[in-house]
Amino acid sequence: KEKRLAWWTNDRFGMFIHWGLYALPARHEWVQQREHISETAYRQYFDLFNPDLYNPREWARNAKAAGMKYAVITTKHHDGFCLFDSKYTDYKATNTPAKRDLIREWVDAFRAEGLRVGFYYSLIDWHHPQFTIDGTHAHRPATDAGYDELNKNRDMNKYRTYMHNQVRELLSNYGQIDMLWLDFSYPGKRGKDHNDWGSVDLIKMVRKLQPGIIVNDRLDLKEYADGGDFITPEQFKVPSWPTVNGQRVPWETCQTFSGSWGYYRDENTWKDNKQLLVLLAETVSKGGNLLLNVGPTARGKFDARALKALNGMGDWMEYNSRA
Ligand code: FUL
Repeated sequence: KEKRLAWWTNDRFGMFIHWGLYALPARHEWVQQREHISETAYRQYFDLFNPDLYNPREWARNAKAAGMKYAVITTKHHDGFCLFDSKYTDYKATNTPAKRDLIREWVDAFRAEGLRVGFYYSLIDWHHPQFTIDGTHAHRPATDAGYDELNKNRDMNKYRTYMHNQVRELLSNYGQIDMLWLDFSYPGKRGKDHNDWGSVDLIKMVRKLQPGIIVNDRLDLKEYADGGDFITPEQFKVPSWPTVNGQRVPWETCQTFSGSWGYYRDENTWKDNKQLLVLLAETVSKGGNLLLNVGPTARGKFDARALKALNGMGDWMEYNSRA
């Protein structure tokens, strides 16, 4: 494990990218759930998704100039929409006006700029017809009987097969992938666990397909020997190096510039330059990594606030980073 993590422990600083249909409404990546948007109403974002300014090479250069050494992108978020060309679904970028696999271009661009590449993949899937309705859905029934009724024709076994197939595609079709960031997130009522995800089989498959890959800890595998390579305190500044059973563990905090992960046009809580630099310094001084998020716009740009934040970090890194 230590050997696998060597590059990551050395590199310390990465870019998280949350990009998907939710960039169109520009009000949080959970917008579908938060605003109880129906499948039909959400469909308009699929029909209109056309990132005409998408230039991942530019994104990669922005990341590099900020001092970041790796990047992790949402191949699929909780809404189920895939930025990659999967043969197991129609709900993918290939069928939008974008008409192509946006992940392939992204991987090629980031590699070309010398950055390590990682995939975020949501275990939760609000779109898949077999994924059982749980507390994370937009339209939640009030009673247990209500859940039973909604779920009577849904089969998590079928969803699990779909999900494992997609992870297999992601780890087979894009060359070497350095990191896998799986996200089960807040299970809530009718919450799902490692049995639903088939976590043990999943992690075994991941290790087989990409022996060098590092995986985060969100598969609910605490009791299993391979529970992932690092822990992921989210939007949280740790007071000291986190421990598990008294042992210091590898950790990576993921943080946003503002509150949401997806592009949120009208959010006004952006961290300033000093806050970001202190966050980075504090994280690294406590043995951790910082995965700092950008939510690109629906047209595929980093907006002016994101660029300003990245440039500010880059100015400091120019004099304070040593390779
Ligand atoms: C969370 C998700 O629910 C958020 O939308 C985001 O992706 C964050 C990194 O993980 O659990």
